[in-house]
Amino acid sequence: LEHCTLIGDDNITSKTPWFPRHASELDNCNHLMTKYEPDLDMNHPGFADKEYRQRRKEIAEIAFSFKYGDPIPHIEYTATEIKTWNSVFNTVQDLMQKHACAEYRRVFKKLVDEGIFAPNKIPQLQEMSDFMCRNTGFTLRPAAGLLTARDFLASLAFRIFQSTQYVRHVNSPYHTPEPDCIHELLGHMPLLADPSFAQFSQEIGLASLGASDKEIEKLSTVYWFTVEFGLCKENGAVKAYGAGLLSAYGELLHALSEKPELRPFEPAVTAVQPYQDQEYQPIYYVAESFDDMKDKFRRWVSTMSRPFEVRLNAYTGRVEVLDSV
Ligand code: TIH
Ligand code: FE2
Repeated sequence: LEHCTLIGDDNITSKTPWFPRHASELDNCNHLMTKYEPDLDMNHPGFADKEYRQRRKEIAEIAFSFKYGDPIPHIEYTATEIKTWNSVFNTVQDLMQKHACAEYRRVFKKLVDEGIFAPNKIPQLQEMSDFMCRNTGFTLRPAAGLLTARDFLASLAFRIFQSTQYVRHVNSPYHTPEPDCIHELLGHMPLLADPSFAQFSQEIGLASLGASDKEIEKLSTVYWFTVEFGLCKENGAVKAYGAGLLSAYGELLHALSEKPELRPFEPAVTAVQPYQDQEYQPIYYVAESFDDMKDKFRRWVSTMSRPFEVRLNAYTGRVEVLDSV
């Protein structure tokens, strides 16, 4: 094992971009993309709302000062924030019975049974992190906003999901172009607590470590059309598993209407599909199943140019670099 690691390390050249070898090094992976910030984007519903912008700053501070191993600080959500959660939660709970994939529905029910999901309380990131950890080993780190793709994907390799903690503006409860904790909690977390989906998410992360900029772009496009906006087949019907669909009922109904184009998930094709993140998607990709999606993804990753492979040693929590076979 040690031997393999050494051989692999020789394949890391000065051209290989730096990547974290242990989850503690994610303390260096919190570079933000600044688009859609309420301070900078005139179209943001919070742009003219001083109080909202102040609240966002407060919550962002928590993420900026967070260090690996810290408990995630508790947030006392306001009545307005809880009202926003309540509207989204109720519509999702309604619609998902019919439109969400079975894995999502199963974990959603578990979250309700354990009292973590409820209509009038926003779950805390720490209790959610503990829940996911019990189910798949995934945990959370607070993020101040939208991260760069390289930083965001790297954390997935360690089964760590970087999650925002602020709530979208009360004036746009049913769709926002930027992530917020309602999107993370209702969209992402149920599936990160499903073993098969957790595995897929981690594999995208592992493939990103030390990848070139061009490959990071492709991996984040695959992520976009699967984890964020993916559809899948279930007993002949098309269901949603993408987090951006499950947290935004406007887009969920759009995705399952006649309007958009549905194409079969094919990593090499999906990876180069241009997309925008302002409006509803005009194209969605449909997976046969999570297993099929993983098979196809693995085959495609093996054609990537990286001269080494990586795996997470679950005992040490360290990423080991192996020779490509
Ligand atoms: N559009 C989603 C929502 O309104 O919940 C949030 C995002 C999905 C993907 C990027 S941001
Ligand atoms: Fe997301």
